Amino acid sequence: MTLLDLSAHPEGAAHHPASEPSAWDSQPLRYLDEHGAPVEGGLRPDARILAPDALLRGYRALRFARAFDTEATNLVMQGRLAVYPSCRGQEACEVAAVHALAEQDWMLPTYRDSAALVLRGIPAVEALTLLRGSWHCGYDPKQWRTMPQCTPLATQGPHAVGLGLAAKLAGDPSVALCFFGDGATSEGDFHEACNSAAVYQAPVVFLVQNNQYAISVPLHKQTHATQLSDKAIGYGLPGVRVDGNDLVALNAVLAQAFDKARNGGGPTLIEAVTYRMQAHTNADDAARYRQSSEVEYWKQRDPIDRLAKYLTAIGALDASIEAEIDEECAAYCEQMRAQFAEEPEYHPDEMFEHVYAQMTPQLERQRAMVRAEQGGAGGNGSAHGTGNEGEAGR
Ligand SMILES: Cc1ncc(C[n+]2csc(CCOP(=O)(O)OP(=O)(O)O)c2C)c(N)n1
Ligand SMILES: [Mg+2]
Repeated sequence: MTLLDLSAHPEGAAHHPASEPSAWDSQPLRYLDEHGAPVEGGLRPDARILAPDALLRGYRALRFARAFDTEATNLVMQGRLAVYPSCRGQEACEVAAVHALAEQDWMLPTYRDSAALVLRGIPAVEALTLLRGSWHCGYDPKQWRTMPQCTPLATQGPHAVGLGLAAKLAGDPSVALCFFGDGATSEGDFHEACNSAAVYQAPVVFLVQNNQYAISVPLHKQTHATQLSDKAIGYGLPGVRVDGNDLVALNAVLAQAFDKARNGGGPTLIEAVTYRMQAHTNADDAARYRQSSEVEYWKQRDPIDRLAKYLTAIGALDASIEAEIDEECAAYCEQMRAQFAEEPEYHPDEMFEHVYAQMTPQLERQRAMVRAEQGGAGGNGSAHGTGNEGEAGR
């Protein structure tokens, strides 16, 4: 078994039929409280709870996701990545989402979901290619059934519906999993995706990671709704609100939503209540708009500590397993550091070459300007003198 071994389904996990999730839960569904103790009645009676060995695999994946995220954050500070939006604090959403996917399912990640890419098996050096400053996403979306990470907010929503609907029409049992942030739920594309998914009963699972912020905008300034899962109601979708720092509950909710979608039951909107522990990206200073006491509050609800406490209490985790995981994570990060120490070979011309089949005159002029700045082919070694200086910035 490896840290990335998420695909195996839990041996011995009780199987229950999928039920129709209700849109009316005001409390997030949860299995574990913040101290890692089981909550009586926190999940629906038919919820599928993973067996301890599968939960331990989930714990390893959480630890791996955090190690990867920490290493990527370090790489940006060393100038090896141009930017990195961290998922620290949101690892349970990343792990549960990937765990729910079958090999043929599509995943549509946002810029914050790099951990989901590596959990799916994409090598780190490929997954982080875009954030290294390349013009392409670094991996083959078809091979990994994973679309490029989406930066324009919510535009991946209609794409997810298209993929789901295409699978449905072709009689292929794939489901499309679409990540959104809380801020993205204010975008028109989010609403169009929810509406069309419901109308066509497309096999799509929308996972909204409500991490409380859209850059510096807190949720209460983003929406007047009390919970994002309620947005499902107007479209005739089931909406479920779940504790996004509780891997056990997330797994149960996602499993039901995937079963439903795969068996012709249509889409589900899941709101996972979580918290963005780091700033929006390395280019943001979160101390300017939020209190450290708030961050401290969420630290006490950390998804990794919570599951560790539970697994330790049931005898599934001990110091020797922790040490083994530490070692595996350290080895993975060491390999990442070595790979990123090598400078990638990029030619600036590539940036202009694949935008249109036929390069436009503007792009030709911009390419000439960059060449001139580089002092390379076609340039005169000067950043000036092309007469088009303003154009590349538009
Ligand atoms: C259509 C569009 N508008 C604005 C932006 C600028 N922008 C980038 S990230 C972001 C905040 C998004 O917040 P949220 O959806 O909650 O995701 P999170 O970053 O918290 O994961 C904004 C406004 C964008 N990328 N795309
Ligand atoms: Mg957010």
